[in-house]
Amino acid sequence: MKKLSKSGLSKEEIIEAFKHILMGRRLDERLWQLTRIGKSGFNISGQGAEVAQVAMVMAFDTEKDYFLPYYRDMTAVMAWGMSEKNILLGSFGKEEDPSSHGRQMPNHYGSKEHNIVSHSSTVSTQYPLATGVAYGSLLGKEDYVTLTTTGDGSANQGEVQEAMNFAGVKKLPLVFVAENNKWAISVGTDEQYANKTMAQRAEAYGFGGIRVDGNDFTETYLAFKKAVDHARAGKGPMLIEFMIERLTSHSSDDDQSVYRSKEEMEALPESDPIPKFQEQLIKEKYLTQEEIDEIDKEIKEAVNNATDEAEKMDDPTPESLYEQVYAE
Ligand SMILES: Cc1ncc(C[n+]2csc(CCOP(=O)(O)OP(=O)(O)O)c2C)c(N)n1
Repeated sequence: MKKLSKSGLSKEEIIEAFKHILMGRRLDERLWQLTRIGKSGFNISGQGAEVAQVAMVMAFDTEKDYFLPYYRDMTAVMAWGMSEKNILLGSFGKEEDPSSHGRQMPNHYGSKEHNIVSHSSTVSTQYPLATGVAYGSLLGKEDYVTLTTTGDGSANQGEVQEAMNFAGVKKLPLVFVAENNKWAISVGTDEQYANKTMAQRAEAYGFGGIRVDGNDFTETYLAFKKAVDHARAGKGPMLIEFMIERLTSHSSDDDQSVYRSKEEMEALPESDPIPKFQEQLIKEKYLTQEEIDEIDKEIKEAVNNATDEAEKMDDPTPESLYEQVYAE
């Protein structure tokens, strides 16, 4: 594990990153509870990806850059600026939900305020849309960088190759991401792609690709920093593949014990990046265990408060069914 100080981030920034990571986990645990008691219809979980997603977002300028995420990016969209209440409003399907005013499934994030572009359930369609957003910055002579993510299975869709090809030709200021948790629902990577890494595909499109250990905060952050600096300097796109573990079932609608071996399931807690990150914070003297416990307590309270507030908000009315879908 690379030392946190090698990231070049300040102590305050590292502690901020840790708060986003832990919020991602605690809120996701709440969302699972809400599905289990029938208060939310669905959850798709980013448990296992939190450290990598926050390291990724820290490399961007969230005031002006654009983000086209996918459904497993809850921790990332919160590190980008969405609040825990914003997320809960989506899970409860409330009118005030900034992602879609309760029209979309949960976990389909969007926020006009934060330049987070809403996405479709058809996997990877955000990739070609991201080329359009990035091309817009070239045509408009603006210096924002665009980030788009997808999973390792979805990265095999045809439009992903079209998007990367176009981005390579136009040298778009765009960072493509494959979040590689080695599963696409119940299909493992050996049935998904024959190349050694996903990152090496970038070479075919004329730009660089990097594979990183997504559980290593500093390694992941530095790879994204390189990609963002490269894009902002007008040198074109990059593809980053981060390796993580999917700690939960694909979603609240399946049971991974049906398709993952007993041994693999038993070993999963060892791959949890959060205890490892906490150990690192303590060892490298960023926080003490007592301070971590205090942060955790505050986060759990914030999740409780946001849950109560979001649940009380209004549902969309039947008469408003056709509103908020298309621009006026
Ligand atoms: C075009 C399309 N095909 C199939 C699906 C159904 N589907 C939803 S998620 C998913 C698996 C995606 O796996 P991966 O890209 O590895 O991402 P992960 O869920 O593991 O993060 C599939 C097949 C879909 N939504 N869109």
